[in-house]
Amino acid sequence: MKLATTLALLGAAGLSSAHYTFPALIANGNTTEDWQYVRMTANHYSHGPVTDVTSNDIRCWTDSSVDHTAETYSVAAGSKVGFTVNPDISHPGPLQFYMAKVPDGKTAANFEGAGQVWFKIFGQGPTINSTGLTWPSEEKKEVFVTLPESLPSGEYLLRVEHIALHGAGSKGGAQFYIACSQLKVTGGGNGNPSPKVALPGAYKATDPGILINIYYPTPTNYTLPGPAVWSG
Ligand SMILES: *[C@@H]1O[C@H](CO)[C@@H](O)[C@H](O)[C@H]1NC(C)=O
Ligand SMILES: *[C@@H]1O[C@H](CO)[C@@H](O)[C@H](O)[C@H]1NC(C)=O
Ligand SMILES: *[C@@H]1O[C@H](CO)[C@@H](O)[C@H](O)[C@H]1NC(C)=O
Ligand SMILES: [Cu+2]
Repeated sequence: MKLATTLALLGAAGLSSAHYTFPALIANGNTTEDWQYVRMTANHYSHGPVTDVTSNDIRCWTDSSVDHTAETYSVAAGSKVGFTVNPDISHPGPLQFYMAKVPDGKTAANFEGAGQVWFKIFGQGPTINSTGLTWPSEEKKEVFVTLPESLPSGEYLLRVEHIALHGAGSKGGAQFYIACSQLKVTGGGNGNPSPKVALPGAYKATDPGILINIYYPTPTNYTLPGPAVWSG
């Protein structure tokens, strides 16, 4: 019994070391405290993934089990922001960033991100050659995106997403690692972010970029899941 428990714990530790979280916002050149401007995700301890794209967890992975009192960070439109990765992106797959503008009557601190409010500002697939797929985000300890200059000023949620595809050859095998930061964008423009999608809603388990064997036969193309990127 004791041995079995020890082995189970070792097994869990081994698994979690292959997973990752995005705990800290990087903005204005500063790395902030873990979970200070990023909503604590339900995997903050396990580091495990979301695998059900129809679950509310696919949005920001905050639920009643976690502290939901992150602060809101002011950044200028057009500036570079990012997230730390704990410990690093240890699986192959695409990196994407989405944003949702906080509606009137809400703040970034209390907006849940429900409805058709999410637009994509960055999507990074693989480079592909005859030997296979290479994912630029793999092994990264920090990931970054530049906020569009024409993004209207106001409060937003910024959602980072890395989809691990090493087991994605069977349905439900893709692993979603996600987090949402709370931002107040200043000095923005009058762009009209589009298209907007709901999360959950934007993805199906059978999307070609979600249900895919990335190893064999070697894919000749890759289609990022979700809407087109709004580039501002
Ligand atoms: C953030 O970075 C700027 C320079 O990039 C620096 O002036 C400022 O003191 C930093 N703030 C904190 C809280 O570290
Ligand atoms: C394919 O791409 C990988 C990663 O960039 C590189 O190491 C490898 O040499 C490339 N193979 C060919 C045949 O170009
Ligand atoms: C993309 O890859 C799939 C499967 O490998 C293939 O059937 C399809 O023709 C490819 N599409 C393009 C545009 O190359
Ligand atoms: Cu993992």
